[in-house]
Amino acid sequence: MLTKIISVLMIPFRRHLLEKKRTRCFELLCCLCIAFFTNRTSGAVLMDQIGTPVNYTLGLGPKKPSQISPVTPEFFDPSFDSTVLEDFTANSSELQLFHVAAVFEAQGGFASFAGAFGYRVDVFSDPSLAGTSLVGDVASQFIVVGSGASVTQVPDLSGLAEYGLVSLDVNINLTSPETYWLGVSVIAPFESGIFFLEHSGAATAGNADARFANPEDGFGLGALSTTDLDYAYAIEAIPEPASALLGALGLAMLLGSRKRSLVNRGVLG
Ligand SMILES: [Ca+2]
Repeated sequence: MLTKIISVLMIPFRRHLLEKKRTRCFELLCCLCIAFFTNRTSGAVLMDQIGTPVNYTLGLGPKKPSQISPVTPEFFDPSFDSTVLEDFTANSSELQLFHVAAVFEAQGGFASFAGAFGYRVDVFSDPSLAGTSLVGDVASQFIVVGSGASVTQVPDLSGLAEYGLVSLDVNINLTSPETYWLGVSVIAPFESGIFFLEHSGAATAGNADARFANPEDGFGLGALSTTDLDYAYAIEAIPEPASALLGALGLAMLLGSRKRSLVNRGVLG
């Protein structure tokens, strides 16, 4: 009987605890949402060799092609499969790449971009690996045109109307803060012609040590060669999900502690 009475008396207290729990859960959810959306819209620029407005050069020396033919050989001779690699360094709060951009020349004219199947983004831990395989050991993502890939025509330095800024939504998680190597390739049918990656004209260009990888050496420059050029790539990143979650939890705890402090001081009821 006594147990029943105590149990009945405890009901309002339990309700209070349940309500408090729900409030805390709601606060936590709000914080997670804020942290998630804030991160999605305010990523860090890991590398910008394109600039604003777009600034590229046609290059004075021999061009290093970046054409990647489709995997199926009937489209293009696979010995010309190649890519240009540029280094970038990610710190611990920049481990999820969400946007990559590149300026390409389409030798068939800007309209040729419309014929591209999509774009491949490869990330390597070591550039020498690309001399054997163009598939990134850290990540390799294919972005389909119309689903995360878009192309904008950029001012034309040659009068040939061949240049496009390729913008790609990616979702690449890096495992640790270190230096990686990026390669972006156009995947297009033979009829679209060859695509070349343009040289950087941005004032903030990098360290002029891009690599040109062509495993089967169709261009005769070697499977992997070091250029003395910067190329028109840009990368944006956000903290990878685990870090973002930890950050959000920290924020939630901070807000919770702040609220408790205000309650204790009688500011909040
Ligand atoms: Ca570089």
